[in-house]
Amino acid sequence: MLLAVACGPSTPSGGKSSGNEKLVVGFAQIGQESGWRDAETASIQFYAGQNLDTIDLKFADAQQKQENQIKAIKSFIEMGVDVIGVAPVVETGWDAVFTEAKDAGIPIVLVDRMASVDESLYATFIGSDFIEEGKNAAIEMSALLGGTGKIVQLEGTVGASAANDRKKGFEDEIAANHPGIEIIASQTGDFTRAKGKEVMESFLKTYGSDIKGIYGHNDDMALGAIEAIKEAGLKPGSDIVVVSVDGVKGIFEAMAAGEANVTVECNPLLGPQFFDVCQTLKDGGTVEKWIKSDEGIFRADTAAADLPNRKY
Ligand code: GZL
Repeated sequence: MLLAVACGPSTPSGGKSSGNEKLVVGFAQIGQESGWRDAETASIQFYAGQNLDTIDLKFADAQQKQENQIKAIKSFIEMGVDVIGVAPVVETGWDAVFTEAKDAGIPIVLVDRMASVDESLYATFIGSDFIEEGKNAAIEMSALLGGTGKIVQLEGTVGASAANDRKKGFEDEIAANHPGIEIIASQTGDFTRAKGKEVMESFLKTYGSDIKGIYGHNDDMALGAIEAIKEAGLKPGSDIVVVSVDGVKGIFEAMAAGEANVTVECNPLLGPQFFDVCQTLKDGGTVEKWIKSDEGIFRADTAAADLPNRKY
């Protein structure tokens, strides 16, 4: 795990809160598993770097291990930071360390993924409605296939709220309104491009051209699947339609090239909102329990025009 003072000199601070005129924030990031994650990290570090006189950011990269995130949170508590931000890699296993933070008078801000803990253990969740994202992906998939077809699903990290809810939103919508769409295989690709390609290769070996669509819980896995589809001699975007979530530049390039069809946007540029919430909490203010990201749905027909405007 890298625990680096990402921006500014480390400010010794003890006691219940930093007692320091600077806003001292600890952020326990998941890792670098996707382009989306890298964009979020950049947003957080860039904002802190632009405000060195008022923000002291301590940043930890947990390399996708929950135990590293927990270690980082404990170290932030030791340091007596003002606020702790965390993108929980999985939903469960947070009660004890969040209780330690609460007992130390340090608020927890959940960023981009939820934790299944009592509401009293965190100040707010800044992030998307993953169920809505899954539902929208299902509607788009069904429209692309004219309501009928066998599809496969590449799921995100096992236990992650973004994976759990994108799966639930998608499957509930299909079951309720699109009886002709059949999910013939579903497996985790851990939100990474490499694993997404590997799993898609195995799906293609088993089902071949029976597969008419792939739903990826993120664009990175869908981009891996596109590589596998091409290597199997099929055309992504037409033989097999591609629907995924995030809205990273790479999927816009694939859509513009006719190799993907839809991406449901999930905004990673949460740095400004995150630090705004942290300052409010440091100043004793209150925040909404869920600060929901606004996001759109982007399709191949506008991808080339959209691409220059994309910020991540
Ligand atoms: C969503 C975030 C997810 C992205 C993936 O808020 O947690 O994690 O959709 C990333 O790309 O790995």
